[in-house]
Amino acid sequence: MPALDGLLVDCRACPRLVAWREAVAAAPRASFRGERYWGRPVPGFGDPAAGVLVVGLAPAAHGGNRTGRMFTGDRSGDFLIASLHRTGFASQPTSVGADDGLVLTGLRLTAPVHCAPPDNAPTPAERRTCAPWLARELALVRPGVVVALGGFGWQATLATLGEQGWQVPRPRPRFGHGAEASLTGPDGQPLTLLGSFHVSQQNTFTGRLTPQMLDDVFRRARELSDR
Ligand code: DU
Ligand code: SF4
Repeated sequence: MPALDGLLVDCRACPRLVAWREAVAAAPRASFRGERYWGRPVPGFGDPAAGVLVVGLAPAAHGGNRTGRMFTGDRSGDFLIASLHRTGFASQPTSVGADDGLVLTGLRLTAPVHCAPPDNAPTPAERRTCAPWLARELALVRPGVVVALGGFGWQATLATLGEQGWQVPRPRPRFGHGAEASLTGPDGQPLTLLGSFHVSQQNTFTGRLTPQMLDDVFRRARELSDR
């Protein structure tokens, strides 16, 4: 999505996140010493005509903020891309760097906040400031399915679509692993929101999210987007 990405990478709308992404980039982790960090907003990655859009949280300080590509170069990315490969969306099981040849088909990865936040925790204000970027990406990709990785992505997707004139069920559907919500767009287009626990190490190291659980979500996403 070159036109959108070209504008996004110059965004400096969140002072706290601009300062953090650049501070992290100026002080590489020991294992990445000598590497040049991206240190800017990280664009969505994958198929621009995807039926399935994955909405995570925000780039990791030494993952996407280092490599310049979503879910690339950290453990969250390893866990996610392995699942996308098993379920037929990813051309290879690993995502190590922006030039590794990975291609996603039928699926795109993005985030409601495009800059790495301290402690992986964006503020509600930062979510709102970044929402126009998610709204534009949703409008360009027009996915039939959104997979929200974690409650933040779930809430951000519902809030952003609501602001764009989508009919969002009331009360707001609750997030959970395997949760599903049906939405209708302003011109009548249907969308299913699917919930999955986030692929953070807090979940994957503790067994709260297993590879099988994540594969089940992506198999369901494929079933819905193939309809
Ligand atoms: O210029 P490019 O980002 O390498 O994309 C070329 C072509 O492949 C374009 O139609 C997007 C698509 N694509 C894709 O389907 N999945 C990917 O992961 C990256 C690019
Ligand atoms: Fe811009 Fe989003 Fe980054 Fe804020 S988080 S500076 S709105 S790209």
